[in-house]
Amino acid sequence: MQGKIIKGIAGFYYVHDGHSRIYECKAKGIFRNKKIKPLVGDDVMFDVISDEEQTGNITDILPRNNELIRPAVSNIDQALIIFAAKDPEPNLNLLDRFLIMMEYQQVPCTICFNKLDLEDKDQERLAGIYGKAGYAVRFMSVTNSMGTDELRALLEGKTTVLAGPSGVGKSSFLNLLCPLAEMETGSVSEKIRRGRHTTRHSELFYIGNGSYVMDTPGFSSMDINMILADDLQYYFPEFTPMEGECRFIGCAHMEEPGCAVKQAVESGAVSRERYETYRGFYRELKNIKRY
Ligand SMILES: Nc1nc2c(ncn2[C@@H]2O[C@H](COP(=O)(O)OP(=O)(O)O)[C@@H](O)[C@H]2O)c(=O)[nH]1
Ligand SMILES: [Mg+2]
Ligand SMILES: [Zn+2]
Repeated sequence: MQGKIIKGIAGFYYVHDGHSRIYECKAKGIFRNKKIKPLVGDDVMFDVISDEEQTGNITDILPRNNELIRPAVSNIDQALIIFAAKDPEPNLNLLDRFLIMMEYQQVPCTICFNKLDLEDKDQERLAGIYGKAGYAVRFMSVTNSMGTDELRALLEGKTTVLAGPSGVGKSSFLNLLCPLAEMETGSVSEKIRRGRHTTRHSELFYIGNGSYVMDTPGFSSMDINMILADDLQYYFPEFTPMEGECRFIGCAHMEEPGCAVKQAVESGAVSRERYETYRGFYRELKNIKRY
């Protein structure tokens, strides 16, 4: 049989058969023969040991389309990066770091601002900044079910990772999509009071129609140090049309005269917010000592 690993705990892999059954599997032999460790997201072949107990043995891992490092998961079609329009206030610097991280891992992104019920005045501004950068921008309110059907449609037939900081409504959204998931939710202060991370391990949830969704813990920071300052520009998709247009070859789009990116900022084609983020990150990455 063929299935997908949706969870791995203590040497057991939980394999979803694509319909409604989940088999608890071992992966005897695969480590030794192929030197490859099964990952959540892997499409696998498995033998059923007992249909009644829903146990099996994984015999093969099918070729991976991709493999993310953060979170550790394979075969991801897209990331839905969720921030809140308010409570917590959107930290666009952090959002830009998420986008870079996803570009780095070559995962297509959609940006979604949740909690539209609390704040809707910034919609146009946010859609403008990220729309110019080439990203799809959506808005929703999980509480009021505003915009959530459109988001659900976006996930259809795909494997999607939900990313974003803590407290923005990722788990609430997953619970709406998949009531069986029963993810723990709560405000940031409630979570601090409980003193634990509410999303513990990587797990995919099947939400029907061939769609799988993964919740992730809320990241409050995002390291982009693996990117060299001089490569940073390639992680800003809106700079692509200006490639080769600057006066100097190897222009870093910082202080060089005749910079096409800076001209695009002046003309409004590239958002000033994103460009200022680029400058900040560039300086940050330049200052890292590499050996
Ligand atoms: N007002 C409002 N609150 C929301 C919405 N979605 C989630 N919340 C609340 O925000 C808090 C954090 O939600 P949670 O799903 O745990 O966020 P996560 O940390 O991103 O998984 C909870 O108290 C939710 O009830 C929304 O659309 N509007
Ligand atoms: Mg959560
Ligand atoms: Zn330039």
